Formats: sequence, structure tokens, C-alpha cells
Amino acid sequence: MKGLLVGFALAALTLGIAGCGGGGTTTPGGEGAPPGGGGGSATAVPIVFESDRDGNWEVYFIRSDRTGRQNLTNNPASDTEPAMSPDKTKVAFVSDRGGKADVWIMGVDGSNPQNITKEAGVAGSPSWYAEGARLLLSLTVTGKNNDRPQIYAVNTDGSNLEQITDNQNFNLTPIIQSDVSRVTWATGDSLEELDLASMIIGKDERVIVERPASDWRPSMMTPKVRPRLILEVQTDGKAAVYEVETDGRRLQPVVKSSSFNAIQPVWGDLGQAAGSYVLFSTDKDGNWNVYFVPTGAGEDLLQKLVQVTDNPANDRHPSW
Ligand SMILES: [Ca+2]
Ligand SMILES: [Ca+2]
Repeated sequence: MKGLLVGFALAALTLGIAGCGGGGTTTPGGEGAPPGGGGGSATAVPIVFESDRDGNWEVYFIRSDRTGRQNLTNNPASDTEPAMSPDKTKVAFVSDRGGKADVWIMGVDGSNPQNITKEAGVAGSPSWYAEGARLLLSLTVTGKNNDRPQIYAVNTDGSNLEQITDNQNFNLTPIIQSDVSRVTWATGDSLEELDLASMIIGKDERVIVERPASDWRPSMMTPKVRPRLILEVQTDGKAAVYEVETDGRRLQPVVKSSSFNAIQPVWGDLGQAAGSYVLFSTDKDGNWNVYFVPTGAGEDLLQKLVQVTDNPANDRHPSW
């Protein structure tokens, strides 16, 4: 029961942001050339996201050039929080179709969904780890850790569950920092004031971003050159995307506006030659849509935004 409350509280944290979109943006073409039906540029990157466009939350596939849109889950349950595997062949997501919130893994075409937390607690925040061999996730186990979610790692078949945090805080949205076994996640005594923490598993847990704001949903950025994190920051009911050094220094905005919110950032490179991009969801059109933008857009942010979804429903939580 407490796990459900945590789920609702998280949804409120996402949806409670004051929306004030800046009017509709019309983009030529629109999303939705049929799967496999012509089009699709050679450099298009596969993206998954959550949407309630069909009346309940489903996980959808679309390419970065907006072709190939497909409902991957097609289930009356709530299917959310998709995470694309490193080799782009699988998608981890959260579904309550089994009676509680669990992490499931399916093929990138929606095939063969498997519940990997059936025997564990209430699950959320899946992210891929160990080159796709394991997942990091949050698990709320009744009677443990003040009934608050902790960070765990698990094999993709549900075996070898390992508890990583062991405290009385809320612990959410873990990621692995590339090339090292350092986990970064959000932690805090209140969902309204989360901080970013970091540790080599079992060794040196420390808070790296601690401010009177909610700092969470980290994503690793430029893993090979000058590694940094991007994250979602919520201050005074407004959400923006920031970047920060992996030790917490030099926090600065990447996608920030006084007229719209930007949430759930994921870093990507769109192919090595194309540079560094952040994929995220924003309410700038008056409803939540998925966009990406070069990380160094700066003053040219609005001109450099690339729209991926344009459905009036809520399109959020992208991954690529
Ligand atoms: Ca569903
Ligand atoms: Ca939308």
C-alpha cells in the first residue's frame, strides 16, 4: 500500500508542475509514418516514450525522424518509464499488469514481455547497467527501510537481486556512470527535496548536489570526453534540465525557460558525428511532447529544438 502511495506521490511530483505552455507549435509532417512504411532516414535513432493518447498509459516506439510510431505495450494496465537497452534491442518499463508496479523487459518491437520483479517489492526507475546484463531500479519492500524505495541491481531474468542503498530516505532514478561502477541516484527525506548522491557500489556514498530544490533523474553525458551528468531540477514549481560535473561542481542550465517546463532528460549522441543531444519532455505546446536539442544550444535553444511527438495527449519519459 505504501508503495502505491509512493507511486502516486511521484506522479504528483511530475504532474504538479505548474503548466503554462506557450501556445501550439505546428510542425510540418507530424509524427506517425507507419512502421516499415518507407521514409526513415539512415541516421534516425530509435526512441521509446510513455503516452496516454490511447486512454491509458502505454509505451510507444518512434524514430528520431518521427517515422515508425508503434504502441509496444497494448495493455489496459499502466505501462510507463521505458528505458532503451544499450544495444537498442530491448526496453525495460514499469507496469502494474501483474497486480503491483513491476519492472518488465520486452523486445524493442513489444515482443515477449517478462516480469523481472515478480518476487520483489514495488518497483520503478529501471535503467540498464553492466552493458545490458543487469538493471538498476528502485524497490519498495514492505517492512524494510521505513517502507521507502531503495536502489537495487538485478539480472535481466530477475535473478541475483542486490540491494545497493540501505537507509531511511526515498531513493530513486539510479543510473550507472559509464566505464566505472559508480551509481548516481536521487535521495531525500521528502519527494519535494531530493538531492543527487553517488557511490562506487558498497564504498563511498556521498551527496554531490544538495540544494533547496528537487534534483533527480540523472543521465550520463559525454561518457568518453569530459564526463558530466544531466538532471532534472524542480524549483518553485518549475522544472528545467541542468548539467553538472560528476563531482557536483558547475551546475548550469541546459534547457531552462520561464515560459515552459523541461523534464526527464536523457543524453544521447545521435551517431558520433552529429554531436551531443539531450532528449526530454516539455509542456511548451500546452501539452507534454518529446523533443531533443543540442546540449550547447544556449541562446539558440528555441531555434534548435527538434520536435518528436505532436499528439495532444501526454508524451513523456523518453529514452534512446
Ligand atoms: Ca497500458
Ligand atoms: Ca503531447
